[in-house]
Amino acid sequence: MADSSGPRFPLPDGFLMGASTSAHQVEGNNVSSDLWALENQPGTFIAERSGDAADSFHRWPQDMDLLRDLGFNAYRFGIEWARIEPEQGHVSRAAVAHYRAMVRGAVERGLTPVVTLHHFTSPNWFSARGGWLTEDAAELFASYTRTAVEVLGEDVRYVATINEPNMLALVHAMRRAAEQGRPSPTEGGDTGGVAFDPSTVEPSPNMTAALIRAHRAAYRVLKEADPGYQVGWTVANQVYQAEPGAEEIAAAYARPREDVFLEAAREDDWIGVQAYTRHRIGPHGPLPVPEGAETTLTRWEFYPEALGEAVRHTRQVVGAGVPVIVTENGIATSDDERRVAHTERALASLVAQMRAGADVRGYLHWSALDNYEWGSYRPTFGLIAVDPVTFARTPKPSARWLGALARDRHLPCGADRPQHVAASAR
Ligand code: IFM
Repeated sequence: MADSSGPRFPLPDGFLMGASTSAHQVEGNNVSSDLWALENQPGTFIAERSGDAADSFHRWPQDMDLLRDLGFNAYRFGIEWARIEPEQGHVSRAAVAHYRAMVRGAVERGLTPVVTLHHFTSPNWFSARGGWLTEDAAELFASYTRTAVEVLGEDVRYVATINEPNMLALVHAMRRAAEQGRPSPTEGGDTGGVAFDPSTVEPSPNMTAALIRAHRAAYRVLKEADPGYQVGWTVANQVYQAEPGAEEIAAAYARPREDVFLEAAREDDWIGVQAYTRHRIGPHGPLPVPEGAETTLTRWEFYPEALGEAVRHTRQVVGAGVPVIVTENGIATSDDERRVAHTERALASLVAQMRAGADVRGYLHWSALDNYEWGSYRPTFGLIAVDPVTFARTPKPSARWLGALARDRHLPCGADRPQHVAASAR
């Protein structure tokens, strides 16, 4: 296991330390959602269906007990629109009560709930009508958000409206390209189950504008209901790095895929940073992972410093006045020691940004549990292993390591170590 005995950075008061999940990826049997329909369609291109997922729909009390016992003080989880409004205009009171119990359950355990309203999946009826591009999409999302207020009550402060709108927009563009027979097939990744090379397409301005409208509409609903809600959205930070001479190309590549979504957060109460790896951009566009570099189960480059770089870039684009919460950061690996090594370096890069003045309010690791990675169970991101048959939960050593940091209220900061130790950690 990585050495965490080096210098430590004391956590500011109120700093959230915890882990994240999303509804579809852990609950199981999200039968009224669009993705469930796609996963179960005959001849679907999706390799593996979500099925029972981690059965967190029933086992959430155990999940929250574990997070509390490990030492965390926060849990980010999603509520599922497709369960709350399985048919247009029909609100499932049972689903509202279910999520309300989860919110109360988190608070009773001393876990600050960070609640996501939309994480990739929509009700099937919404997508069948045309999804985010239908004329009244923002209104429909606002109406769902009004119901979600009953779930949040006075217990929740941090609300994320839409998770990774930039990925939603990109996946939409990929599906359009697939329908037109354009894309170059690759495998898996963070693509909502669509297996195509994202560099060949870019989000359409219409889709981007529609998502921003929906976000703003939900923001207004939440603030009208309770001005104390702290509302933001969470962006997939791609950490685009320009090769020398490719600065303008990289900026043009990043803008529709990330920066436009960050700019839309300038009026928000916080911004969610989600970083896993970097993407190098050369004069002709994206470059492959460097020869010989370590890669993870999602085939992403092992590059933990992406987290600090994502925070720096986010601050530059959004502005220093909007606080940051790291709502996702992690690694898909079957080697838990690599998870600790990755997270330790990621946290050190985060500390460096905090020391440089970044207002960071929390770190929520992706993911609390091994879960459904949009088409496959193979990439395991969890701090806690889940048996696919019995659903037994087993915290990994990384969970105990990160939980101990949360309990001790310190983060590792490799940059402060004597030079030779820091160098060997790179
Ligand atoms: O599992 C996903 C999550 O749903 C959104 N952010 C990236 C994670 C890892 O791919």
